[in-house]
Amino acid sequence: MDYDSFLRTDRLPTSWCAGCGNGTVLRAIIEAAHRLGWDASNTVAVSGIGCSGRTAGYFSFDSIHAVHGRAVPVAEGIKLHRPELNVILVSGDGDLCGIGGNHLLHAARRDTNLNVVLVDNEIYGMTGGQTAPTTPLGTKTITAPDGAWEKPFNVQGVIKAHGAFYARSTTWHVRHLAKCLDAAFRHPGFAFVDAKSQCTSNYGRRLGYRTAYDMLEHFKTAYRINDGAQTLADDEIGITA
Ligand SMILES: Cc1ncc(C[n+]2csc(CCOP(=O)(O)OP(=O)(O)O)c2C)c(N)n1
Ligand SMILES: [Mg+2]
Repeated sequence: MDYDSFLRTDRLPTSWCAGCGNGTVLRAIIEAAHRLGWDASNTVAVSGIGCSGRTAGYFSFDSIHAVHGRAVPVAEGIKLHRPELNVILVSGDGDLCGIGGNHLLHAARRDTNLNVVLVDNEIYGMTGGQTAPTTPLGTKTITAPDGAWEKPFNVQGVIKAHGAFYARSTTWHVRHLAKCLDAAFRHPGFAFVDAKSQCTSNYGRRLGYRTAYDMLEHFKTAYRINDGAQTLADDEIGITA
């Protein structure tokens, strides 16, 4: 397939660090879009702020880089005005679950037909590694040198409480991630894919991972696939029922 036709190639290389998971998610989205015949004539990309928030600007689709936390209402506005367009939203855990958390749960409640891809690196990557809503309890960050003490945001709980589509995968499980995106893009309402992704520079290296591959190996061993479950356990990935 022709990846270049999905990309603003004049913007490459990306601004992402070597070994970052954002490129893997970008590629998986392109492949899922290609399979469904989504292209610049019928698809719009939206992002918020953060490293992952840069994603929208690399697609050749029309795109909007919304202000921090406001990607969801911007995407909802597009969908309301032009319901025939496919709307793909890609953003980070800080953007979608922190500052934008309120919008997220209301879009799920309304079942707006959006395709939301959370690049969940469990950290505020762009700003240097502060604790994020999805940072696991006890994990050390620059703002929690003794370990995060707040319970993480239950993304799955928020999405599924409102009956919306929820799937989780990782950047190691690339084929599974593609499967999740495919199912989400085909879903006729609010669809959310939680893509666990590695931030090497401002997270992994401080936790003792020497390379990006070490972080991917962690995903490989920490998660097992359980497609079809009602609810995923913390160590499971899958497309929920
Ligand atoms: C209103 C506002 N508040 C704070 C910031 C600073 N800021 C930029 S990116 C970011 C966090 C991004 O974290 P996340 O969404 O997880 O994205 P990542 O960089 O990890 O992909 C913050 C707090 C901002 N740009 N605008
Ligand atoms: Mg993040």
